[in-house]
Amino acid sequence: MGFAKMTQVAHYAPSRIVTNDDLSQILDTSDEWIRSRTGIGQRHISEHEDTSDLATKVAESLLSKSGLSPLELDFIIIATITPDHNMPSAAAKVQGNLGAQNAFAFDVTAACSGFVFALATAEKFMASGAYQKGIVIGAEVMSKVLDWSDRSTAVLFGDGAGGVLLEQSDRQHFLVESLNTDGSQWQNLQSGRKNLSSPFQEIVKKEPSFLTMDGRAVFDFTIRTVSKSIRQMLDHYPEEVDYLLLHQANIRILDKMAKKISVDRDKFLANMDRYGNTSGASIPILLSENVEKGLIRLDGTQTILLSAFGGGLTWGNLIVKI
Ligand code: 4VN
Repeated sequence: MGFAKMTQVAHYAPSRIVTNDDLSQILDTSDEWIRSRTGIGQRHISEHEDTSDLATKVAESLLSKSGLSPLELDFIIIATITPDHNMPSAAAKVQGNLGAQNAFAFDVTAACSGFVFALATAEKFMASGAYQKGIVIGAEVMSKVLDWSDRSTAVLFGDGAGGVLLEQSDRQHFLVESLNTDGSQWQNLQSGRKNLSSPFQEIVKKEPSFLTMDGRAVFDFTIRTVSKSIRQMLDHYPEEVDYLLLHQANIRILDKMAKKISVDRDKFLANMDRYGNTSGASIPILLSENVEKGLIRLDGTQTILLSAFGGGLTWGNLIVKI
């Protein structure tokens, strides 16, 4: 038996910044429209790095901050919907890049909820007592799966990666967990469709592989279903939470959510103005930036709520004494 603790956090994004004005050169859109509807001002877009490269940078940073050898890692889990390949996993490539020969490695596919699902999974490995150290990373190169001629989706997303090092602790840090899926709504947000293509398929029906979203449906689901799940979780937790770190999809989600669940708007952290929506990477990037800033401390004195939601549809919340 054991308890997982996040002992280090790190993030990394490609250096190329694409502003809303840059996008308005290639799409019929404007800084005013994007900013007022989404809260996004710019995003990082990869020019030559793939998902495993971003994740490797984060993993190397976690190891150097902790002073650990890669050989001390027991597992590497990567949440991504934009892996370099379907096989091998991005995690396997990161394991190879690090030379983390004692670590098992696999990816988790739960879209924007991926990091929270992966962290909850990793926490169970740690709780079993069978493993001592592991890393969980959310990493995405969303720019690979976007339709760059569609102004309704291309302006929303960005590339980046963030992650945490988990080590054993003598105290419980992961306090409350709720993970959920509604697969009946899968069509509202999808990407990476692989069409049947064998010589035995007679009717060739090609569906797009780039990302498509029914924005209204996903927005309404988030306001209705995710708000309810966060409110329920807070009602069952006796103490105040210091900060809420929600998936960075749209600033209006945070504004509406704060009102709806009667939580002080100032407790909702945000960085989508600088990164856009980085899917599974959004929460760990936000966490890492705020630890760097000193607003969140990894000293076991603060309580945070992580809430992720997106494709699947999936949603998941964790309350962590960080
Ligand atoms: C959760 C949400 C979104 C999302 C949905 C809609 C949306 C983000 C539609 C209306 C448009 C502005 C943008 Cl709520 C995406 C994910 C996936 O990560 C998760 N933006 N918008 C407008 O105002 O016309």
